[in-house]
Amino acid sequence: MSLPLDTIQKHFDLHPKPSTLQFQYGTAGFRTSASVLDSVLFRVGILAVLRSKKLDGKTIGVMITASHNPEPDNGVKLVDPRGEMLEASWEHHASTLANADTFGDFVEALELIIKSTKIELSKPARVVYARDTRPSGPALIAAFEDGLKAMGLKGRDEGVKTTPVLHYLVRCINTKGTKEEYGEDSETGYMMKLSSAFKKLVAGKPIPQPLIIDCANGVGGPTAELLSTYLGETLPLINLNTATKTLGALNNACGADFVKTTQRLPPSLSSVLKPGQRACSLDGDADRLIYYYLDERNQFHLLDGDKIAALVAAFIVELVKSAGLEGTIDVGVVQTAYANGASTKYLSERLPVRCVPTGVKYLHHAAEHYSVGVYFEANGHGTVLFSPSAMETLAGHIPSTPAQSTALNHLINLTHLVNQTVGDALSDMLMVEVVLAHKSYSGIEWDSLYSDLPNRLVRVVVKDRNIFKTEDAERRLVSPQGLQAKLDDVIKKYDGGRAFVRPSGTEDVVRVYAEATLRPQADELAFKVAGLVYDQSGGDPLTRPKEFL
Ligand code: 16G
Ligand code: MG
Repeated sequence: MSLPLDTIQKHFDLHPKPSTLQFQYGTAGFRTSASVLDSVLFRVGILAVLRSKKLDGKTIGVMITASHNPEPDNGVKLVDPRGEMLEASWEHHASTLANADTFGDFVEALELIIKSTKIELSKPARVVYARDTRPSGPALIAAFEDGLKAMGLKGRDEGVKTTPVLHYLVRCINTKGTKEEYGEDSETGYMMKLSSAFKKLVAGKPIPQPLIIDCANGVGGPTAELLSTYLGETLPLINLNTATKTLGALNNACGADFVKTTQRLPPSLSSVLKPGQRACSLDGDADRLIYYYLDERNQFHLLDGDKIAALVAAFIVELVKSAGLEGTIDVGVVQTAYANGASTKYLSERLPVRCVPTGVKYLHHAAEHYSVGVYFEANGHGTVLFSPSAMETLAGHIPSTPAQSTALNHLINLTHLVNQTVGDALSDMLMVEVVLAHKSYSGIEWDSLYSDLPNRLVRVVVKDRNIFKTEDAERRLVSPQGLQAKLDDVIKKYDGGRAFVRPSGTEDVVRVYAEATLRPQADELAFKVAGLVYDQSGGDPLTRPKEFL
């Protein structure tokens, strides 16, 4: 069987590529201004069909979102059959297809992929797709569907869904009828799975004070509303920033990324949040979660991905011990270099911790090496993975005391509560609420597990970020040559000083992170390091942060 070239060309011509642009399938797929993505979406439609054929007709997921980016951006990423990110070796194929200039180049690229990955075109293909609430979504979906049509396929349109719901659906569809069946393949199935596990885990606990959710004016809004109806009074939720139809509102002065990067309360919450009350923010596609609270002096306190990892990992370790499974189930944590040094210290004193490069795919794969792997990025993206052997152990373990039996049941219910396919703000939120309920913690007590080291993140616009190359999980630079030695000289002058430099995978900038025991020192270190980076690489003077002009 060969490619239906006439049909492909008919559709291809409807989606011309902007001639001057180059696209890259980066850390989180293609992501840029929605106005230039039409041809990319069409081509991703074709690629998704090929990926499914390659995997014997297993269902591939496609999510159209630009997450926490501004509303005019959009993006697309592919989801592999178990609900995980697209296999890294295919990222290159995605970029090649997106960048082919003429129909001839495109066909040549397609044929190369088919040959090199040994795809049998006669195999069936299945694709499920969804989008977030961006206004550009419907037009991009139409371009994507043209890609499917060009290959003779009608996919399964899931409409507007969160990224983690789409990942969940992919895993459910592909495990249907097997012993690893993940759940019912519908949003209702997702809601039932999470809410029933949650209710079992908090049975007998007092009903907590209402939790405020900042939904970033994105797809998390309707999803949290729906979840709320399933949870009933077990968890009162106050959903704010749910204006998905207001132009320009998405991620604007709200959402997890705003809170984490500005270390401030979304202004829209300032008249609502009372001291001591806990609140959380989702990002634009609801795969990131950040908690926070105001103390009695109205001071803002952030409970980020590191704090979530510390809370959850320590709880799981306790349950494993109480269930009599210590030594049988090993719990480990995966972080990135952005994890606050205080969190790494807290966690390393309790369990194994690994550091990997930024990006969910790295964390996810590293977490798979533990029986229970907890992974979180400081920015609030993370989840818990229970390995197949841990699942078997839990299913087969015979508790010898009532206390062991309770802990075992909690662990089993946690496996249902957690979205094990990908970081999921709403599932993570329920997990946090379970731990808070069990520990009788308020935000303040949770926060006091350890004190964050003051830190500072700086973006530096440089001529060419590709000259920055890192090693040791992005903690050290190998290129430009000699720069790391200069950085080391600066860093060692600061008490508790730590800093690193890495090229962004999503923006054309270099990022600098610094922390130190005292706030002014952390700031100073960040700006010194950024200055060195700037000087080394000839950044644009207009964008040079004021502090080092
Ligand atoms: C992407 C990643 C996120 C990472 C961020 C870093 C996924 C799904 N998302 O959004 O995990 O923290 O990139 O961005 O992998 P940066 O490379 O621009 O710093
Ligand atoms: Mg996101």
